[in-house]
Amino acid sequence: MSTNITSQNLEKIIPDAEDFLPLLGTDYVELYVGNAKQAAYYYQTAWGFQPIAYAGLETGLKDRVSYVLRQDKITLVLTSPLQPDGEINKHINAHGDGVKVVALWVDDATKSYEETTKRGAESYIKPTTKEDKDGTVVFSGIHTYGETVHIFVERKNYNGAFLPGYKAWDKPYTTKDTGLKYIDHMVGNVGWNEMNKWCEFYAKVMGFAQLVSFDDKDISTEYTALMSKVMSNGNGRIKFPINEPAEGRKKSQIEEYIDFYNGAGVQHMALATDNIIETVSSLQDRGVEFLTVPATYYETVLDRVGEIDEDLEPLKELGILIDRDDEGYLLQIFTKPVLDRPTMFFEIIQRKGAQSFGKGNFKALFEAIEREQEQRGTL
Ligand code: TYF
Ligand code: FE
Repeated sequence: MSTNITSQNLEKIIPDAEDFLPLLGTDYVELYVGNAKQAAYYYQTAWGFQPIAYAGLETGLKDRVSYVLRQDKITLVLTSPLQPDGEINKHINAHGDGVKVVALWVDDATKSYEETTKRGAESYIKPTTKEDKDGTVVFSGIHTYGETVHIFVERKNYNGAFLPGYKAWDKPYTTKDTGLKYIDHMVGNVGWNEMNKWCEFYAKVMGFAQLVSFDDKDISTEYTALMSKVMSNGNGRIKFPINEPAEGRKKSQIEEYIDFYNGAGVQHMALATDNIIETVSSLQDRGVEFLTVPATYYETVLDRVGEIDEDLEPLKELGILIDRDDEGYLLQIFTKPVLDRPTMFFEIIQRKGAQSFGKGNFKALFEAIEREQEQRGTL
């Protein structure tokens, strides 16, 4: 069952025990959206993702279209239906645009499927082999919270643009990247009192352990109206915090999400950068909207976090938040929801040693979220 580990001993503990589900990283994240062509343009133009691959009518698909975009190690797939009815339409009708697939890169998709389903995972796709002129990919899939799924992708014998069935997408329009490197963590919002159930799922079915970091949110309920635990895989490359709503002074932001998403789903993706000032400047220039904290935050922040490498002024101008733990510090900022429904948003994070999630910022962050909820009339 779930063992408690800290980020310091994370690398040490798990490799000794048998890791029945070794994960190499996040392979891709697929969103079901109403209009993939325009969503792709948004992630290209505003976020600096590059066109990679395409599947649709031109490649022989009749019922759906997918655009694949990449920035360094982050791969997004945007999928829309081309016909009425069917699974994708149902998903969009219930949830609006949102994450359907969090795909995990593995060496053995068949073993990943067997190990997880025998521990109780519900099957989404049985191990399936697909080939084209560029090689072979094996994939399989299981269900997780809400209608979200994990697909295991084994691509060690594949050299194509993305997956068999896709063609390289040579689009003449490209944009400058914004310095985003990899997915640091992906957060799931689940229903009332469901956090422990889903943490146990990641522990029992996927062999994850709870990351007891400095900022365990169980103890900080005064401002949060949420509870959260972070589950991590053995090598620490995959981190999935799980939030559930809690009774607070105001309506929980998690409850607002669940109401509009119509159930559990991915709340935010945290994207890592090596230079948060440059990344956030360029995202803001391109129209990405971020939450802001009062100027008073910056009057006391250095008393709390001590010395940092960056000048405070640009951080203050951009609204970047700072926190420290016993391993170092981190810089982070949150977008407003990027969809029409107040559901999914992004976090931009730069870690300078710290392996935690920004506990020192929760008060300022959650008050900023509450101001937005107030404007939406959902508090
Ligand atoms: O991933 C985290 O834990 C941080 C903090 O609704 C956070 O990014 C937690 C819950 C939330 C928004 C941010
Ligand atoms: Fe986060």
